[in-house]
Amino acid sequence: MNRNMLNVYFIMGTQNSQEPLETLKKALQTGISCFQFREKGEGCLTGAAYEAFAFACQKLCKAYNVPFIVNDDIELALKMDADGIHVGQDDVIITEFRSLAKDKIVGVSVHNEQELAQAVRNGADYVGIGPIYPTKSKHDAKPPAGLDFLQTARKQYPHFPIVGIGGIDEHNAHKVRASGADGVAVISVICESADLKKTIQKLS
Ligand code: 3NM
Repeated sequence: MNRNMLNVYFIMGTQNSQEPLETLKKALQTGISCFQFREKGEGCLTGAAYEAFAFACQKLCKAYNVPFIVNDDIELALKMDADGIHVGQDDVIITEFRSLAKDKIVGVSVHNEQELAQAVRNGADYVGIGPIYPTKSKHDAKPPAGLDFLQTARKQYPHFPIVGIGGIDEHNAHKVRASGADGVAVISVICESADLKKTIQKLS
């Protein structure tokens, strides 16, 4: 995995935008480096509509040559031949996906040193550390951890790909990078941006 992929990592589902495909297209045109399909929470699509939306997102990502990562759903990721999967601690163990799809990118959310060590040991390609700041996009998010754990993680693993997540915006992205993250993973700042070019410039 090329760690530049983590630079501006956009995450979205229909719950995050009124016009999700239009938002994704604009984000791709403006220069996101990675996209995660995360269709989760109240009112989210299911069944055939869920799959159709996933395929539409993947098609757009392919057109812009941007990696397409599926959140949690191993079955869907394999069916779509997605570029990778992102899993949390409550989700399936990453070794399962790794054994089914050796060449795929595997990302894992971690919140402490133990989870980080385990993810690295189990063969994760990158870890997501968060929430750094309070977030309105994930109702079951842990309390914000600030930049401390990110700094510790970077010291412990000088070369391991790390992306920061949670409440990251145009004003604080530089602090997340200065604390050791290779990039920033965001939902709302892109979905709600009135000037995407400026937003992505400031996140980069
Ligand atoms: N995961 P926003 S925080 C999807 O802490 C997600 O693991 C988090 O959205 C974690 O950029 C989060 O709008 C939401 O704060 C990020």
